[in-house]
Amino acid sequence: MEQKLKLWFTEHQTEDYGITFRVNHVYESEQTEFQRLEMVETDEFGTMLLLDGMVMTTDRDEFVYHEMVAHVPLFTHPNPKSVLVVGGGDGGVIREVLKHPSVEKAVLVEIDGKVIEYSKKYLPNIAGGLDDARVEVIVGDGFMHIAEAVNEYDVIMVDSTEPVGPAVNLFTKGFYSGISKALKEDGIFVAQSDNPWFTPELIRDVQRDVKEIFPITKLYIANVPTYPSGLWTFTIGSKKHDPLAVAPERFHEIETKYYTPELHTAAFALPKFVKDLTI
Ligand code: AG3
Repeated sequence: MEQKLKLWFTEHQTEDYGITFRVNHVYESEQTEFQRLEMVETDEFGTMLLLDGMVMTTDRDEFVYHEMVAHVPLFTHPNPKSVLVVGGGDGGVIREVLKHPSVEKAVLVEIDGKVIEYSKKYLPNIAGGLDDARVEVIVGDGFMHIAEAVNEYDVIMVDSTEPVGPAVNLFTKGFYSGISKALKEDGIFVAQSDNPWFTPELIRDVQRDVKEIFPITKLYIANVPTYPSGLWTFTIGSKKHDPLAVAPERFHEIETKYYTPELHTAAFALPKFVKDLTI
């Protein structure tokens, strides 16, 4: 009987803890201009994108993160027309953004062109939206793009890696005030903000910084099995619209696998030890 490939990959999520996947095939493995990139095939989670040895997305569980990044702010805003995604070169967030008919333009600014190229090639179900006519793809520095934009976007989504390597600038107060300036007067932004088990201080810092700039700042959670601890957080900063005060009639039908109008609200109900990071 033919044996399965016995190649195992471990992401060291902390110095002393990791998550391990059996790899069936390695499609790409290279040092790009910005980071180490691997695209591999696994039996448990399907095709998987790794950056600097960290799991970015997998075919099987990507929908959780991408739906929750996109739909919470987009349903909170009454009429989102112009959207910016910083990072997210795999295209998953853009795919979800395009499900909202009010969106006329979605700009993606990804620093690493290789992420876009390989995602289109190996993750077509995730990256498909990148070729849509409403989408403008810019290979460039999201920090600089934000610094130059004024009063331009209804919603900004930060789909970054963790604050190591190319993403360090995206976890700073300077970046959040740039976002505020780039947003229109009733704009909303959301950023992935890591997990409460291994990086509680990061969540606390992001909450503190965003609160100084946005009158409405909240944290919500989702279950992403391939990310550290499986419990992921998102920080939302809003100038005017409260994500917990969305009129029920504003939720329109979209096709999802995780997000529902009930979950939109429920995601803000935090376990006590997580809630404590927000005050
Ligand atoms: N961006 C956030 C992934 C963070 C995962 N961290 C880790 N594996 N240590 C995901 C990009 C998906 N579009």
